[in-house]
Amino acid sequence: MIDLHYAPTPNGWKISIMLEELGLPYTVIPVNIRSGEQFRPEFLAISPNNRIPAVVDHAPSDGGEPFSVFETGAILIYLAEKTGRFLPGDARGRSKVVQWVMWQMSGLGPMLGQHGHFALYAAEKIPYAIERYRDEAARLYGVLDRQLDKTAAYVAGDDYSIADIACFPWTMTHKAQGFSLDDYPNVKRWYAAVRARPQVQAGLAIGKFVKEPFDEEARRNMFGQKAKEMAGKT
Ligand SMILES: N[C@@H](CCC(=O)N[C@@H](CS)C(=O)NCC(=O)O)C(=O)O
Repeated sequence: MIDLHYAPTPNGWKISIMLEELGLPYTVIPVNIRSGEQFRPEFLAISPNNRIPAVVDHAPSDGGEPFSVFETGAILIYLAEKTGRFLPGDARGRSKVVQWVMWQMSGLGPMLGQHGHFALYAAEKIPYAIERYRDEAARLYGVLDRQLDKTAAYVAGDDYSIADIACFPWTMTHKAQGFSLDDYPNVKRWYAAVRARPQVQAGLAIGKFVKEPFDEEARRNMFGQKAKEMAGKT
C-alpha cells in the first residue's frame, strides 16, 4: 500500500494520475497547503522541502522498511522502476524519458508556476515579472510543440511515459494563464489524447475536497515563506 500525501494541484495530479495509471492501491492523505499543513513535523519528515506531493511505500521492492519519496520527478521514476511501467528499460529510451522529465521539473513546471504567481496571484502586478515569465512559458510551450511534432505521438517518443504524466497537469493551466493551444497544434493534439485517458480523468478527480478559498492566511502560508520564520514554524 502507498500513502499519497496530496493536494489537488498540478504537482499533486502528476502522482494521482501515475497511481491510477499503475492501478496500485493507495491511500490519499490530504495536506492543506493553504492552511499551512505542509509545515507539520510529520509531513516534513517525509517531504523536507515542505511541498506536496510525497509518497510512502509500505511495501518497497526490497522488502525493507517503508520508504518515502518527495519531488515529483523522483516519485515518478521510483514508481516506474517499482512496476516496470512508463519508463523504458533500454538506455536510450530511458534517457529520452528522463530528459523530458528533467525538462518539466526544471522548466515547464517552475516557469508556469512563476507566471501563474505574477500574472494571477500576486497582489502587486509587476509588468516586468509578468512579461519575463510569460515569454519564458511561451518559449517552453514552443519547445514542447516542436518535440511533439517530431515524435508525432508522445513527449519522449511513440509510447506514453512518465514524461507525459509530468508535463500534462501543468499544461492544464493554459487557459487560466492566457495561453491558447491553437497556437501550439501539436500540444493541442497530445493534450486531447492524454486528457481522454480514463486513468488521467480518475487521477484528476482525486481530492477535489481540499480546494479552499485563497484567503489572506493562504497567501501568508504560501507566499510569505522566509527561511528564518519557516525554521520557527517547525
Ligand atoms: N519540485 C516540487 C514542487 C512541488 C510544489 O511546488 N508543490 C506545491 C503545490 S503544486 C506546494 O506544495 N506548495 C506548498 C508551499 O508553497 O508551501 C515537486 O515537483 O514535487
